[in-house]
Amino acid sequence: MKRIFSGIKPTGHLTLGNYLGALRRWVEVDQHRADALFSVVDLHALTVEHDPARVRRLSRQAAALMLAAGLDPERCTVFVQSHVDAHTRLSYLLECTATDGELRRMIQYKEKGTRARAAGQSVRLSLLTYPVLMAADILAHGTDEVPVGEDQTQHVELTRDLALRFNQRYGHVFTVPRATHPPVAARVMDLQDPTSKMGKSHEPGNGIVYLLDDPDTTRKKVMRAVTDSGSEVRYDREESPGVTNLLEILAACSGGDPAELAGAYRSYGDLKRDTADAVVELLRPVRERHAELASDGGGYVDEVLRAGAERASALARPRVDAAYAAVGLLPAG
Ligand code: AQP
Repeated sequence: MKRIFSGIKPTGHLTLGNYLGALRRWVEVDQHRADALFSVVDLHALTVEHDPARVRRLSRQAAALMLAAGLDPERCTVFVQSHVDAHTRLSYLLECTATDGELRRMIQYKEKGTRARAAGQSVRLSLLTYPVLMAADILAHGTDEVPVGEDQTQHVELTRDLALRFNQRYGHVFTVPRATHPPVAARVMDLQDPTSKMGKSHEPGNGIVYLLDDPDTTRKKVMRAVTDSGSEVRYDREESPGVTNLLEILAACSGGDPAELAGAYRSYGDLKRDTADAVVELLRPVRERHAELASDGGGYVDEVLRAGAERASALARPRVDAAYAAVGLLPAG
């Protein structure tokens, strides 16, 4: 059976981008067709300045939202990355496989590093090395497929390179994984700045729809979305990024094709109204189930995470032990 791994980092409240780019497919497709593991990758949230209480709160919230969205612990494994030591244990071996040059080429390192320096902050070493930890998250579980939004493509490519290099040097230990993306909305853009990705760690504003926004707030954000200077509804990311983003969101919500949908609209107002309705209806059950889960004080979520960590640890340990042996380290005991 195919193995699937993917994760969400608790750097902010989950957004419509996380839902359309990743979580929804995990729920609707991936957990039904493979042995799937989904993780709150909390260690990745420590690569930039963070508030410990907030990371703790957001980790619980992310796990609750993953379950509220429909991940079923009877079908898949849901766990918190830091509960499974195999990830950091393997990460070091992969740091001994990766090169300084290839990590410095990572787009997210360049962008976030530049932003931190511009704000007068120091850049944590982990911002440079975390793609290696991400590779360890994936490789420790013998993953075949990594369902992610488009922004993670470069990191999955690095993971493939490291797996191939390690196997070539030390013998076959790792499955070489590949990234998969949703057919539409693989990169949901900020509604106020449709040339930038909608990101949960970005400054909150009207451009970001959070899964837990109430319906009125969601509707207002979509109705205020920046469109383009013309008036024609066109599906063209270069020339018409705002409208194209709305078409992709509507297509993802309604199961349609964004280019065909463009032909059905005469005005931006109608497009915004239908998109707002579709998003509100798509997110309604997630918000409702999240409220139910929150009302039991988090006991169910904690139990799912405990069992998930136990299973993920058992799954990863033999492969990570094999990697330790392959590079020439003496077995303990
Ligand atoms: N806008 C998006 N459109 C489509 N997919 C997206 N994803 C994130 N944003 C979009 C996908 O969601 C999964 C989890 O994302 P993440 O936690 O790794 O990153 P984030 O939500 O983008 O959070 P940050 O902290 O704001 O990240 P940076 O600053 O690194 O962009 C992934 O599969 C991701 O592709």
